[in-house]
Amino acid sequence: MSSILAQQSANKNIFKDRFGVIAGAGRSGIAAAKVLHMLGAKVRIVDENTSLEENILEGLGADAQLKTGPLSASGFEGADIIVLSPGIPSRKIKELLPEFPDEKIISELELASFLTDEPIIAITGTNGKTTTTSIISHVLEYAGKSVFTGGNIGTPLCEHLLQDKRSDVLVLEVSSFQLQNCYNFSPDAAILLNISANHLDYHLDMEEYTEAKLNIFKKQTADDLAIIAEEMKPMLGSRNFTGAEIKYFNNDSVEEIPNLPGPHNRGNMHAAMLATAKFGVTSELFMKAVREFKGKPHRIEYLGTVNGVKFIDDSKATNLDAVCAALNSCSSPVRLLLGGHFKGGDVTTIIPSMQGKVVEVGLFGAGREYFETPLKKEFPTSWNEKLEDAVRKLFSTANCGDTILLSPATASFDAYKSYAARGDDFKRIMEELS
Ligand code: UMA
Repeated sequence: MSSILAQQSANKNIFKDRFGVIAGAGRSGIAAAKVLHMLGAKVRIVDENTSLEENILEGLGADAQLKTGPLSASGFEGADIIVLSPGIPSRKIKELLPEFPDEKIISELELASFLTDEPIIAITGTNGKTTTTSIISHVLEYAGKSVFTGGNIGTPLCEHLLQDKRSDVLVLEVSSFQLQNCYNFSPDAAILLNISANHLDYHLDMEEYTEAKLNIFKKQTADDLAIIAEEMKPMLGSRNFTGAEIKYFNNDSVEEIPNLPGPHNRGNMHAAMLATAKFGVTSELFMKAVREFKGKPHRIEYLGTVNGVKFIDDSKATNLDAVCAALNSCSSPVRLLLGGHFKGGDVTTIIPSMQGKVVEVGLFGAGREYFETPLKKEFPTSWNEKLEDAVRKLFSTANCGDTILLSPATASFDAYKSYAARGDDFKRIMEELS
């Protein structure tokens, strides 16, 4: 066993000869199954996808099982522990197993963090998680530290445990899905960037979503650091959500840099500065490092200019708040592309950020029923089935100096396999126009 698990885990023996059921056979589920198997547990994977085949059990031991089809109580029979993939709402499992103890239904993040003693910086929030995570990793590496970057950003923490290289710091983007079933997760520094309507097709309501996000702080102690947006103070009110030292970040304490435009990015930088300071990075070193940071693709990414019209790809904006952040960092006049699989929220909340800036709205794909009625009262608004036709429509009326902004406020799954594929398509369309 040449993994971090073998080298360090004080908790590794508790799964020996236990029976673990893993719900979901995606990247997280498979990695969690491998970890449990390595620690001597017998595993079963349950998944609704009936096209999965037994070859996914490779490397999980001769007694590993796969059960596909609708999730049912029998799939979890005999389980000592249940590990949930982020995509599966815990409510779904708790309804099937009302008697099963809550704290034995854990997320992949909880399992992995329980098994490592490497220091953790965890970042959550509705928007800005990936940018802030990437800034922190970049700055720590610049300061000479070895860093593992993962979580919701791509590599589940269980995959890191299966490797044999320890890191000075684990920098983890964590989603509400991953936080929901955490009971002991206690990062050395935790950041909550913001909370706004999102994932209401997954969570029961805003309260459940907020509670999941606040779980990032719950088990922290006085030696840890909780970093929270100053503007969230009223919302948090008298909630007693952490035992950690609390520091607040804002949009005014760090100077803007060209690669990270907009007030929201000044906030992301300030939060990252507070977190990296806990690991010995001075504000001078932070600013030096961050000036060399390359922005992330599909996040307010300038693609180029065609006939004087600027194209900006913000395909990662999958909710309404992210659209407001993009609008705040663009100069007028903006022709805004919106549409796709809408995840909930009140569309009228973006109107104040659009006023005085947006001169035309191009809707595309799914979600028309949410956007068209409120927006057409205020802005010239058209709809096309395809992104390409919506872009061409906006380009045909755009003037030199205008910006065409793809900041769709939706998930991409109605027409694309990911937000990245949607952003790439936008870039292709722009290139064809030029
Ligand atoms: N499944 C079921 N029943 C369900 C839902 C899913 O059986 O009700 C099964 C599917 O058939 C599939 C498996 O579960 O076989 C998929 O599990 P998963 O969706 O958890 O996928 P993973 O590959 O494990 O990816 C997860 C995160 N996915 C989600 O949160 C939905 C990835 O975040 C993350 O990068 C990865 O773990 C590694 O940590 C993606 C995401 O969309 C990028 N995150 C959301 C976001 O950013 O908005 C939170």
